[in-house]
Amino acid sequence: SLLEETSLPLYFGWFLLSSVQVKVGCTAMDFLKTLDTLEAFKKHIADFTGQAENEVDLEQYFETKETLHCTTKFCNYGKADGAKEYAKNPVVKKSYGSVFSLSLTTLFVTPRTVGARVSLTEEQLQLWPADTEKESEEGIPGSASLPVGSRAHITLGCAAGVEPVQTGLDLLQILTLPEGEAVEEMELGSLRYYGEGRWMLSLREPICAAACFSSFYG
Ligand code: 2AM
Repeated sequence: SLLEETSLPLYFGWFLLSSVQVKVGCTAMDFLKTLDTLEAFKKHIADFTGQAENEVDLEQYFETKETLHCTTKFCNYGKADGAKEYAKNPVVKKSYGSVFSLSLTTLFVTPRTVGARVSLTEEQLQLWPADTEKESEEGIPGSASLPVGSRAHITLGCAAGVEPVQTGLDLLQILTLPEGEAVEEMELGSLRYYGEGRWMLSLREPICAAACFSSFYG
């Protein structure tokens, strides 16, 4: 029916509770503020600015848009493959409106996006569509072989003109690369460089983020 076709959301996901949004946002800002002052970062600054400039303010470089969330299924109001099946899944129905505890283990930055990797538990993986990582194999060779749930992330910001869908692709791409060069021990954790402006910080202490499983209609 028409109602069924129009009642699917833009996406399902875990939405961080508002106090947690502040905590995660501040940690991300702290990281960006420190990262752009590091000599190791400045050495590769052309990845972000081109040849023209030798300084970048990463806090200004990235824009934040929606409420912080971890997308589980992008439905595009029912137009995306598997959207209807996902919405009908009993685990999805049962979990709708419940609060989960997400573990944010890594922060990553590229010239396009900044995000936090989410390490899903077995229970949380039940809400993760099994074919997510396979869908990107064409654009990112090797991503289909990554463990299910590898793409799980929270978009923290995008460079001007970049759509948030890019954050998950940037994460998958980093995960298909050999481990990056260890460049620095920061207060928050150890920083590695993966080439072409790709940086990853393994958090010394994962951030535990309370988040409500729900959907966004827009
Ligand atoms: P994100 O999960 O990386 O932040 C609305 O655009 C939300 O849906 C954003 O959170 C966005 O990316 C996600 N999104 C948009 N298009 C998508 C796609 N094709 N696949 C997966 N997620 C998508």
